[in-house]
Amino acid sequence: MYSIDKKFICDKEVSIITVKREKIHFSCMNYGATVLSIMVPDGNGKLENVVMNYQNIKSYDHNDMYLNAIIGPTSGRIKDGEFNIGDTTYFLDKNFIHAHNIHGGNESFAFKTFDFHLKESKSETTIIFTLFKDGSSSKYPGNQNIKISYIITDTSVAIDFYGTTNQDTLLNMTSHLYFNLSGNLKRDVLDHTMYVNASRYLELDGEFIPTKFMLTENTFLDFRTPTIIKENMTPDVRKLPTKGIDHPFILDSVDESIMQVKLSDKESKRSMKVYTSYPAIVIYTHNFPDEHKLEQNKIQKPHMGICFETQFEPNGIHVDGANKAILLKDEIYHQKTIFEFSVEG
Ligand code: FUC
Repeated sequence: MYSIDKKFICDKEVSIITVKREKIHFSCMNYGATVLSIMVPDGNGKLENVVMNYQNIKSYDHNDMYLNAIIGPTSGRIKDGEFNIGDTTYFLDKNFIHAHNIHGGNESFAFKTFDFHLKESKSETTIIFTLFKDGSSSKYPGNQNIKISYIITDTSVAIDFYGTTNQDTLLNMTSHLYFNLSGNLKRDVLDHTMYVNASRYLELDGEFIPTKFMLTENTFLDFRTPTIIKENMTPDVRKLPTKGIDHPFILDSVDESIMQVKLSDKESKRSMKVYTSYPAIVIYTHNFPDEHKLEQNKIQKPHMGICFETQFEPNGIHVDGANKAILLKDEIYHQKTIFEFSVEG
C-alpha cells in the first residue's frame, strides 16, 4: 500500500511517497530521491524510525549533510575538482574547502527533482526515480539517463542504481542514508556493534582526499570481528581532523550475495545487514552535525547516525590501483545495495 502527498521545500513542490508494508514503513521524496524515514520493528515488535531525519522539510533544501539523499554524478571528494578522460580535462565545482569537489558539486543529484512512478506486487513495492542529466549544462561530460529504484520488501530496502551515457563520463552514485537502530534516535550509534568485511581502506590526506590503499589491521578501522563502535572510535580518534570514521573501506570480496556490513543494537535488538555489488563503502559516523533540528525537535549531536555509502572508490580516478568509475559511451551502469533488517537476541 502506498500514498503520495505534496509539500513545498521553499519554492519547490515535492512529492512525498509513503509505503506501508506489514513490518516496514518507508517514506521518501522525489527531491534528491531522499529517504525521509524507515520504520522497522524492535525486539517487542514496535515499529520505529531507524534513519536520521529533519524536523522541518525545508531543511532538506541543499542540505550540507546530504541527509539520506542520492548522490551523483560522483560520490565523495575528487582531488582539485578535476579529472581527465582521454585528452580532455574536465573541471568541476570546488565545493569542498574551495579546493576539491564533493558529492557532485552544485549539480549533485541530491539537489535535483526526480520524476517517479511505482510498481507494486505481493512481495515488494518499488519506487522508480528517473532523471535526465543534460550534458550541455553540466560540468561532467555526456547526457545521462539515471534511474534509482527503492525496492521495499517486508524485511529490506534495496537500492538499484542504473545509468547510461552518450559520452564517456564519470559516474559513481551512492545513497547517503544515516542509520541509527536505537529507534527514533533514542541513543547515538557509539554503542552499536559493527562488522565490516574489509582488510583494506583508503588513507586520507590532510584535506580528506583518499590517496592510497592501506591495511585496516591494527588500526581503528579494523571491524573484521564484530566490535562495539566506541571501542575503536576512542576519544583520540574523535580528535582526528575527521573527528571519527569517514573512510573508504575496500571490501575483501565483491559479490552481491556477501554480507559486507552488519550493524546491531543490543538494546532494541535490531540488526541490519548490508549487501552490495559495489567494491567499496565509505563509512561516515556523522562527525559534523549541522544546525538543523532533527525529528521530535532533537538537536543534532555527533554520531547520531552512521552512513554506509556503497560506491566505487571515491577519487579513484586519481588513486593507483583503484576503480576509476569511468562509464563508457553506451555502456550500462548497474549496481545494487541491500539493507536487510532483522531482530536478534
Ligand atoms: C560523507 C563524508 C564527508 C561529509 C559528508 C556529509 O560522505 O565523507 O566528510 O561530511 O559525507
